[in-house]
Amino acid sequence: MNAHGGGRERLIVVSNRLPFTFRQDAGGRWCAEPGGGGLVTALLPVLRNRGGMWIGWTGAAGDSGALSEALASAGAGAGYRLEGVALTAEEMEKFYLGFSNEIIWPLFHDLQSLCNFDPAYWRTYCDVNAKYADAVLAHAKPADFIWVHDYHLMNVAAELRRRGVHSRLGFFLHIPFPSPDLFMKLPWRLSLLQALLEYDLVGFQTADDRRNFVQCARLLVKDAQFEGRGHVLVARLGRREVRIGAFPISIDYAAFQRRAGTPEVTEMAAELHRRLPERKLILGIDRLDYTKGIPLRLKAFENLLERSPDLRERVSFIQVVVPSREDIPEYHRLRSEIEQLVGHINGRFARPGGWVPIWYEYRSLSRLELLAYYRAADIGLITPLKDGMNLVAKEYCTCSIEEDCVLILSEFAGAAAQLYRGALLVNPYDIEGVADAIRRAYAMEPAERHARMRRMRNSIREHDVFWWVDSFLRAAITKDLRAFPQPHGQPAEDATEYQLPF
Ligand code: GDG
Repeated sequence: MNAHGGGRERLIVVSNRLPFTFRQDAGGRWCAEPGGGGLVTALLPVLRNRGGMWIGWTGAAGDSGALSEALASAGAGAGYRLEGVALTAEEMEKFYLGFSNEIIWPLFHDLQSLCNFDPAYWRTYCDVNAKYADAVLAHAKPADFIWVHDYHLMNVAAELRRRGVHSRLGFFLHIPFPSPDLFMKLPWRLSLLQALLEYDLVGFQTADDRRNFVQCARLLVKDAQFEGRGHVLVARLGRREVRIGAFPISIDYAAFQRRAGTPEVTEMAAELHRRLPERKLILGIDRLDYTKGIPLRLKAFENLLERSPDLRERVSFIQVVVPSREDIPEYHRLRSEIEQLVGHINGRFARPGGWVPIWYEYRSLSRLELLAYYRAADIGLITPLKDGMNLVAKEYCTCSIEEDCVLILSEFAGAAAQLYRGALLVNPYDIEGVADAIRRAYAMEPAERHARMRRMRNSIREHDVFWWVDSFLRAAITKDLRAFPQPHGQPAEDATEYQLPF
């Protein structure tokens, strides 16, 4: 980032939650535990080198004043400042659980029937976005670059512009952007689209998401002109220019690869194979979410066992479900459905004293366990109905350090646009098709496994999370977009070449 106007530009990151969890110890003192996500890792070097700040909700209801000491000391340790946004319990209910997770989440994942279009949710969403804008206004300087993340905060730029802020504002959507026929169902479609066009750069996971956004904007915002080709397009609205790009998010490849090869991980992975001997291990790891396609995946596994009796006792399916959004009734129902299916399939195929087809865990794994499960699995089975990217797919490939495993991946995951040459792509709704893909993965020759996995790992290594941050920030600050080649000299093919097969 260039310095201009005498002031050094800092990076201000704004997201729904801060990258720390705050807890009270036995003596009532608040302490902070760092979150370990890839986003934090990727942004850390920029935040440290340029100086910066992260603004978000602390995770505790009510006033964040009581947390100010914990925020200050966690920020000092992390190398950038943390600023908390205080949210009331009612705001959390209507803004987070309501508008974000009962409207935008299902609609943007093509599951319109699960939406609850409650007008009160929208009002609170606007109010809470205004709160985040106030927090930015209180702490940012005009030269700062403000990078807002995800669907919870699509209105922040509009609120900042309303407050006279002219700083450069970027936005990245971590989830898919729906096609016009779905987006048009949203009662607040025009306001939301106009709000997104108040950013200077809007980033999506894939070229398909970007295309959907541009199509919606062409339909709804009559005075917008779109131009350009390649990585970053431009929308002109009067004298304003909004850049619109596809930036597939990734992981810290080097760190995953290194940790996957440590003796602790290797030993734990070997132990898993000892406990489930002489069979191939199939792995699914997902947050509890109806977008992840877990019930259909279980049915596909059942279909495999039904149609391929020779594979019984030769495969075990490890399905880990990480608790998530347990306050939402839809998620309770999903958990019961998954557990009934697991019980039904195990009841149908298990053999006394021996083989149990599905090893099911409903819990969060430690980092070490997660890596060991990735390392141990012969087949990664990742079949979301729709997913912005799906980092589990990239982590799984990266941890396959012997390059001897097979990834089965939904064609509706953003990661398919990048990994389509190496993965076995499936339609997650096609139960027999997924079962056939498992069978094919089981029987795949080592040379083919190796070639496919190597291709995917090379692509992830070249387009890691540091590449992602760099390409987003470059797209935001490059003056002449014609001079914006593919960052690091990478071809655009990963983001643009792949087309869904219909
Ligand atoms: C959203 C979008 C997009 C999973 N289980 C455990 C665990 N994890 C970690 C994984 C991975 C992350 O959680 C899950 O990331 P995903 O990308 O797969 O899915 P979402 O949470 O839905 O994320 C998604 C992403 O944002 C980024 O833009 O890719 O499409 O929906 O990093 O490692 N971590 C630990 N224990 C577990 O049991 N420690």
